[in-house]
Amino acid sequence: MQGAKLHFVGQFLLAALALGSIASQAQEFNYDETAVPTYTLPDPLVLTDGSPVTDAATWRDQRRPEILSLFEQHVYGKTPEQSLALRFEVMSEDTAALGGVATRKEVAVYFTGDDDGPRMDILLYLPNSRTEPVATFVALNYYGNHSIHADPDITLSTQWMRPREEFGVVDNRATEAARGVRASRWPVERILERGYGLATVYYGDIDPDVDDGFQNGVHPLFYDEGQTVPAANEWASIGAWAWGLSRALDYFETDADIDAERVAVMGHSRHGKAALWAGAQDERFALVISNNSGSGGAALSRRRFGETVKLINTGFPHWFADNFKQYNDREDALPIDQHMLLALMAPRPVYVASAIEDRWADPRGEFLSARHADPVYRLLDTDGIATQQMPGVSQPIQSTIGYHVRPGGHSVMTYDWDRFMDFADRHLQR
Ligand code: GTR
Repeated sequence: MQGAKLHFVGQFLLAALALGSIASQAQEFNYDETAVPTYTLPDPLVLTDGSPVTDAATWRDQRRPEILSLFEQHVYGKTPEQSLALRFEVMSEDTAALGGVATRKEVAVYFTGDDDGPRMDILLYLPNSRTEPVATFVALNYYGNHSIHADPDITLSTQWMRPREEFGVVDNRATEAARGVRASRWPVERILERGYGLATVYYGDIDPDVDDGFQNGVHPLFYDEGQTVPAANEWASIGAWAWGLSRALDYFETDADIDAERVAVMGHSRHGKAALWAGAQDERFALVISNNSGSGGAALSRRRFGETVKLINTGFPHWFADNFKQYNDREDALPIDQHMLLALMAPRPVYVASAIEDRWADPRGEFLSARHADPVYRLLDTDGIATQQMPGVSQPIQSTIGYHVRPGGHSVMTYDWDRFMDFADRHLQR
């Protein structure tokens, strides 16, 4: 337990530093499988009134909307229904990028249509080998579009960033030294070689990742008259990031180079939580991938293994709806658990990726979510998940619910991308 504690303190301090706040107290957490409490998961195939769901129509018309609204009400908060008059502008296009193998586009998404208003910038790479609109991966990035590749023609972000000097961020802004600092997590050429497009957006364009009372980012665009913060059942930062992913998809529908019906949304860690929430709400996403998303993502909350509801709500008070805080140390009172989030993807393919050393994210809890989403996938006539037992390290499962656990820690590695592309080859190609 000593090593685990040290690891935790490290994580907590990192999180606190990243947020520019000071960790006042270290809280208890568990890395011991034998200390996982016994728990009963809510049944995705039983309606709130107790009646069983035995056919696809009842799932679609009753149970699915019920679960979605439970996640809105108790976990992520409700996303505003109002749609904005978005305006897309292609800011740059190079048909001979990356030595000629790619077309690179940068597209500004003006959220209010207004040039001076808030916007997000999509960076897009398309394989020049394409002969038809391409299936495309979309994923948020942590340190700006320029961080994913050393390509000197990517526009350097000017937005606020969390301080990380080793990533070329000085005074909360990116510098030239920030180009390509995250390239190891983004095997762009490899993705293009396999015939996929790749789109990415800096998540701070949508909502800066800091607990500042939702005064910036997209939340204020939706406040009612006199409203200054989201209500306890309204969206917070994860909700906003998920919303931004859907706005990228709005753009893809207008771009003839992209097959908007074959878009895979992928996210790592907090972006994995956002990718899952985006895929749950927006069924236009054809495939959904969670990488090491952990607590509030793919991991079951009731296991209380690694990061708990209380720890995440304390470390990151701005990520979830305020209502979620009612479940600090009260996971059993939640009307849902995270296997039901995965079930909201059904029958679309969903992939959950864990890393064996990333205990904070609870690899087994991530697998069990996937496993317990299976009855919904089977009801909808898919093969669900191909195993009842957690597979060993580097033994990927590629059924409609996919899963792997790889060696190593909390990160996105080429191994992960290779498996995501295998999965997309299998479930997304025409
Ligand atoms: C951690 C947090 C995790 C995960 C991670 C990340 O500090 O506890 O839930 O989201 O950050 O996003 O990298």
